[in-house]
This record gives sequence, C-alpha cells and structure tokens, in this order.
Amino acid sequence: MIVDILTLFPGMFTGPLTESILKRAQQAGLIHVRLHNIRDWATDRHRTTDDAPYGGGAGMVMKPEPLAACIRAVLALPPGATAAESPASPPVILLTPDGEVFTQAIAQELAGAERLVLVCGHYEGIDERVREALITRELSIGDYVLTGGELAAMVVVDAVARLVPGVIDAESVAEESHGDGLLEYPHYTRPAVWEGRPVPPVLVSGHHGEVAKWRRRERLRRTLLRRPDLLERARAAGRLTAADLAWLAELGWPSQAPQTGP
Ligand code: 4G0
Repeated sequence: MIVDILTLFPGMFTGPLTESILKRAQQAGLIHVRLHNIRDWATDRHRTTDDAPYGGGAGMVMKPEPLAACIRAVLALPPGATAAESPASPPVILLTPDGEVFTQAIAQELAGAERLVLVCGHYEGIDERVREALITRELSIGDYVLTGGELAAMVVVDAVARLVPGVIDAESVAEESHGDGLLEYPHYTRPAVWEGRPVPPVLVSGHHGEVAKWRRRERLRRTLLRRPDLLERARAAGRLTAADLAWLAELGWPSQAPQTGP
C-alpha cells in the first residue's frame, strides 16, 4: 500500500514512521509512506500557504492554489498516473474535526486500498472550494481540535497499516478489542503473584475450555461496565449467544428495558 501524505510539516512524521512496527512494515515493503510538502507548491516569493478569511473573523485559511497543485501532482504520480496502473483513483482524505468519525471498521475498509492520499490541514482549515473539487472523504479521529491534521493522519496510518496483511500477527488482529465489537479480556503474565495480587487461578489451571469461558465472561463484564453502547450494538447485531445473555442477566443487564417509541 502506498500512502501519500500532504502536509506543511513533513518533519512531524519522521518519529512515528521510523520506529517500531511502521518502520518494519516499510522495510518489508508492505507499506510505503511518501511525504509531500504543500509549501513546495506555493509560487510567490514568500511561499505563502495561508490567508485571511473572506468575510472576516479569526485565524487563517489555507489558500487553494498550493494545496490543489500539490494534490494534483500527487495524484499524477505513478502508480496511478494511467488507468492501467490504477483503475480507480485513490481516495483523497482530509483529516478534519468535521469529518466522519474514524473507526476500526473504516480502518478495515481503508486497509483494502492500494493507495491512500491523506491531506493535513492547518490554521482554521482549508478553502471550501478545494474540498468540493478534490477531497473525496473527510475523517475525524475524534471530537477535539488539533493544531493540524498531522497527528490525526498518523493515527489513521498506524491503525490502517497494522491491518495490512503481514504487518502484524493475523491472530492478534482477529482477537482484539473492537474487531468484533466487545472489549478485550484482562491479560496477565508472570509472576503468578505480584505485590500480593494473584493471577486469576483459572488462567493457571490448564483447563482451556474454562479459560475461554472466563475470558468471554470478562469481556462481557468489561464491555457492560465501560461501554454499554457497544454491548447494545452487539446484541442488536445478533453477536451475543444465549450463554452471553444469561451471564449478562446475572450481571444485571439490561438494568432497565430500553425505551421504545411514544
Ligand atoms: C481542517 C483533524 C483541519 C479543518 C484536524 C482544522 C482535529 C482533527 C484542521 C480544521 C484538526 C480530528 C475546521 C478547525 C486541523 N483537528 N479530530 N486540525 N478546522 O481528526
């Protein structure tokens, strides 16, 4: 997978991309991240990339010309320069607080793409006409405002890259939290007693069936306590078994029948 990142601050990416799993994935040729400095596409003497908003108000807006030139240049890069190389044009994704909230399901969807183009905005955002003309999707990593889209882009790259086949162990991806809509069970490693706290005896019992049952129950308990919204969604999607529902009833769920219409 090729990931093109358009930014005014390419240096912000060097840390995350040159450490640990993202570094290994790039060395293995599984993902290739290319950084593009939007400022390189400014044509005036001061290489201006922002300007005051029409109509007045606080802050600055990213000018359309350098950003559009950068996006078009990146879309023209191979692979993807010709129809034969890349039959569909890649998604051009703006990271913005007004975007669709990024989830594991979206990460899974994006992991199937051959190529992603990520646009990092700065200041108060980008000129609306560039959005209309060139942005095909807008994503937000959560309901908060950052100084730029760079950290959000890194979050997206990390979440997507680990789902690209070969980047991490397939079993850990299949088992993890959010993959199937329930939180994870608690994990323990040696020593068997730490600061007076023992590991739950079932985990050292060697009874694999009992371990699996305990883990499922702990996942349900934890999801009920921390994310009842996820539990309701799992129930509605038919992902809870009769045994799950019996255990949840022991835990007092649902404490109140969900409210139905008027
Ligand atoms: C575009 C993403 C980019 C528009 C980017 C701000 C938070 C996120 C930026 C704006 C970002 C996120 C309209 C303020 C840069 N902040 N939650 N900041 N506006 O994903």
